[in-house]
Amino acid sequence: KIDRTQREYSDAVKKALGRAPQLFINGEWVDSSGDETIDVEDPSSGKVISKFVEATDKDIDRAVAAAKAAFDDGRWRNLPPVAREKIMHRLADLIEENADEFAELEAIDVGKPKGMAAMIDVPGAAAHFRYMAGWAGKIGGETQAPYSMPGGMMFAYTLKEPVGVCAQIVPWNFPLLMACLKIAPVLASGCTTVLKPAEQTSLTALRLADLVAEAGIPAGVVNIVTGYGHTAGDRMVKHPDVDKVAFTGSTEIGKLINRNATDTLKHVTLELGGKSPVVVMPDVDVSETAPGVSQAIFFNSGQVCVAGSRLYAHKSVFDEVVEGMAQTKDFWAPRPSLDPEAHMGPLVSKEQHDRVMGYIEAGKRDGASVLMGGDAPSDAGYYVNPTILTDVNPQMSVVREEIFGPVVVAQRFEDLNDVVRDANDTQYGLAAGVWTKDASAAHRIASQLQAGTVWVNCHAMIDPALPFGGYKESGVGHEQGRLGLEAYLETKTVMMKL
Ligand code: TXE
Repeated sequence: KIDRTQREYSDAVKKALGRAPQLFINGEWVDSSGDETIDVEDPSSGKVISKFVEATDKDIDRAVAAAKAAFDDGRWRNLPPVAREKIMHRLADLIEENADEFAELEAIDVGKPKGMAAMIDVPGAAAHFRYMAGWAGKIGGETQAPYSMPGGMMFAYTLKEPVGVCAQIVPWNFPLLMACLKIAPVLASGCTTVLKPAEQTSLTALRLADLVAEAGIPAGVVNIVTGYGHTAGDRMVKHPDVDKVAFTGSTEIGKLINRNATDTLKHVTLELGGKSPVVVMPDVDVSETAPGVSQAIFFNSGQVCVAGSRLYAHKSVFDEVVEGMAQTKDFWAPRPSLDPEAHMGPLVSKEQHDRVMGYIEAGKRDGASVLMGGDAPSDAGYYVNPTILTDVNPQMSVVREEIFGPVVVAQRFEDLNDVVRDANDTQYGLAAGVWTKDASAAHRIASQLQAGTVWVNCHAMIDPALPFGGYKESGVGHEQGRLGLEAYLETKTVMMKL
């Protein structure tokens, strides 16, 4: 029996939890105009451990006004690019210097194992600033040599300019990483922002605000507000002084945000849900593939937009692969986030727990067989056991819908054309995986899968230098890489008659 008692928090974390509920606006900690707060829960224990502000419309307006003033007077975008680059590296340094505290805060807020947060979330957060810092001094347009037009000789060039004030809304599965991924191109491009973390997980974004000030980012350039999506988030999206909206979250809310941003024709980038297929070819080494495809679904309790939630294994290896996955059961057994032996924690909230269990029950009712898991430990906290469902068919909700939990549906295939068709038979198109030793098959399948990212013999590898975006209903636009920077730039053409 696993001891699911959450361990004692460190002193640094206790201090962070004890801070007064405030908002970070114009470089300062300020009180809300209202007095509503939102509770912070530790999903490993279900206990309330802190609270933060539920921002009002007035608070959002104040934050947007601060971001607009900071953009309009050029206090950030007019700095020498090398100065902006240096400050971004300083912010990355500060994140690294406070890595242990960030990892623990993330662990107790999201429920992810502290060791995972320390290995993935925190270094990843710093890496986004370091990568984008390199762009700050390399943003340039194009020039045309003088040429003749009917009106005379012309000289023309383009300018790349920051888009303006951004509203950035992030989800709860990778709160610090997502916040940094969003803020980094803002800083590199010379924009300003109001960022809202998810109402379930705001601790690390608030702590990041301290470091934004400490790094020397001028007041008003990065504002961090907390609150609910349908109130604070909605106000941000509809605000007339916001020029660009960047959102990561559910496809349902992404569509709503896209509609809401249309009235004022804002620039919009959306990174939404997924139901990513993982194709296992007959030639694989099962001893490597089974742990790999298990990690593809069970990492972060399956609360990953790119989770490999639909497994398609060739019929000649299917039994061996799912048996191999079942052998990882103890490794992934959910433990509290501060347990050093944890590889998987609880889900983020009771709502997500009930939602995931609801899907598992629906799958069973529809005739799926439970090869592993399918249940939840009864301890306090929002734990769900890693689950493998077989005997599924493409009509079942467990196969069609994003579960966002540690649940994989495993199917057999015989013919390559059939599996590509089935893998693409989804509203989503975020990511996909292929496991094979046959390089030519890998490239062929990679080109046929309708997904923004395809991994071969690995999964969920994310690099700030590489563009990330979704096909179909998984998103609009890209983040990361050069494309991720360009999403924060306008192009201006200047023509001069000589
Ligand atoms: O997401 P929401 P939820 C999927 C996943 C999960 C489901 C529900 O399937 O089970 O979504 O999660 C803000 N205007 N993903 O309900 O509602 C909200 O405050 C402006 C996949 O938590 O999309 C939060 O900051 N903002 C996903 C953020 O949107 C609004 C990660 C995400 O919340 C808003 C998370 C509104 N009207 C969930 N309504 C991924 N792609 O990784 C909400 N928000």
